Amino acid sequence: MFSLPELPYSYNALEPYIDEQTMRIHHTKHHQAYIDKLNAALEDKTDLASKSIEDLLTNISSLPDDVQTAVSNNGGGHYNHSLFWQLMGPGQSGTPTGKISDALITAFGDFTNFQAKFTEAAVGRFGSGWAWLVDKNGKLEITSTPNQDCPISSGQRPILGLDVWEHAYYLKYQNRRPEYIDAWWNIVNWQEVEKRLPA
Ligand code: MN3
Repeated sequence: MFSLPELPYSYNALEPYIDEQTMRIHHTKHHQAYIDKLNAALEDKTDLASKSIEDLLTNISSLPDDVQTAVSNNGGGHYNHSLFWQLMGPGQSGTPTGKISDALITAFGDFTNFQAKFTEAAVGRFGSGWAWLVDKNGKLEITSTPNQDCPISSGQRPILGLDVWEHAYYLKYQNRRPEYIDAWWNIVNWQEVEKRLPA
């Protein structure tokens, strides 16, 4: 049985960039719903219920046919959101320093270029999905996925992720996804992002 992880900060901690009501609904309703549906799908699959979410998502094609979609959608939803909460926080500087800064400069030339490319991936994701910074075979790349598809299901390691489903921003930003993305850069917790870099 999977359960909802607590946020590492209060629901209003990301104000004014992400409002309290959005955070509360996103965490207690949307994230919880992915977990409930994942648990329901695995209820009579005792061999699967003990696996970690990473194991389930890494080998979706090896799972029984009747749970593959549920693991992809709801398992992905659980994994992606659990990561997303960790990668944000109050009181951030808006700019990476140290190892993560060096890694971004190596891969993208400078932070401004990285930020522009990531923003482009997030704005350009048609419909619901995520923008990602991933490690792919030892190289940092920017990508995006539809729905709740998780990079680890295609052999990539997520380093940074941004939820661009409308439920992540609609109450405060309505249809203005680019404004939400601009605001979000202020609350990226770069120390947490850095921890996801491969050693
Ligand atoms: Mn979401």
